[in-house]
Amino acid sequence: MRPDGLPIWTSAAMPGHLHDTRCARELGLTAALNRSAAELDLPTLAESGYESTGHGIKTPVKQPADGICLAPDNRARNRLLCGPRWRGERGLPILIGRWKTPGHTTISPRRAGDIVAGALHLPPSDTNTHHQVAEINSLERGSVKTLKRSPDRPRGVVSSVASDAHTWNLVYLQLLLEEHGYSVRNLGACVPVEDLVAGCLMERPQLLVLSTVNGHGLIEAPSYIRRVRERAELHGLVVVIGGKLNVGGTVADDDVRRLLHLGFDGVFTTVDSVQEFRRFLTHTGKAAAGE
Ligand code: B12
Repeated sequence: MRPDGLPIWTSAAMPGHLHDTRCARELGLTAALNRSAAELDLPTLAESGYESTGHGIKTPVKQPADGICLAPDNRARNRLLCGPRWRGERGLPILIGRWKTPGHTTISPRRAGDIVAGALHLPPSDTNTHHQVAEINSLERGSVKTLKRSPDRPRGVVSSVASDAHTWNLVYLQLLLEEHGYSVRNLGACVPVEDLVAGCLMERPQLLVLSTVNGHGLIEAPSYIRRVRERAELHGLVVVIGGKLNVGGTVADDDVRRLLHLGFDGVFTTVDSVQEFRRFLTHTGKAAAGE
């Protein structure tokens, strides 16, 4: 697959009803992909049907059948694996889109591979392809829009500070909040204080979670909380911070007190921070519900 999602190779059709993974094995694809992961550090992202096809082929953790929710770690991993896969996933609709003419073919399955290969070699200016790509692009944009905020759920904003480029912590916290019933806007990494304030003014959340792990948190957090607290519109907003706020490991009690004094409602920096934060969320939820 090219980076723009156009497929570059298709196999010949294989006889009988074979599962994708068996075809991939028999064609030597899984071996080649595992090798590229081992030797070129180039792993493959695949859907869960490809589980157990080798260390180089990364698949999402399956949802347990008993209805138990996956842990945030696993959901964070799944989201990160599935996100970039859209480029590859594009290839199939593009090929299928090009298949409109022989859509209901009665040709021998042995020759179907030739048709797929033919479709593959249609020039990229093929309008159908462009239509398909445009459609997929609009779907991607649309999918963001369709994530409508529920009026019944409390809103949370998750953000980092301007210097911090780490993102997994933010994904983790987003999932954790969602698990606690929040509808979440994740502002991402490296958020300047102006953007954070603007994001909060737009979202009007009940809870703002700042997460920073690059060790600069203690330096940057004060200006963030000051700017949030000086906005009357954000009065009553619960603001917490956590992560790895310095480079020394343990954050001194004095530093925690200083942040609380500046206006944070919670500072979570210990190894038990997630458990403490869960308790905090439960307590905050009950307080908001007047219990
Ligand atoms: C992956 C990674 C990166 C990737 C990030 C990719 C990405 N898209 O996120 C890259 C390579 C880009 C990177 C860059 C850097 N990194 Co880095 N990185 C890591 C690494 C290996 C894993 C971080 C991670 O994703 N963890 C998974 C998430 C889910 O866990 P987490 O971040 O720890 O968050 C958990 C807790 O901290 C807590 N938590 C976090 N926030 C909050 C908030 C609240 C409210 C609560 C309750 C809990 C909480 O809950 C989370 C779940 O348990 C860590 C080392 C490590 N093993 O932790 C170093 C680490 C964070 N990086 C570090 C450093 C120094 C850097 C760089 C400065 C390196 C450099 N010299 O360039 C740059 C920083 C760039 C920048 N501008 O910020 C240091 C930070 C030092 C410190 N704080 O003491 C670490 C700890 C490595 C180390 N031991 O030195 N890094």
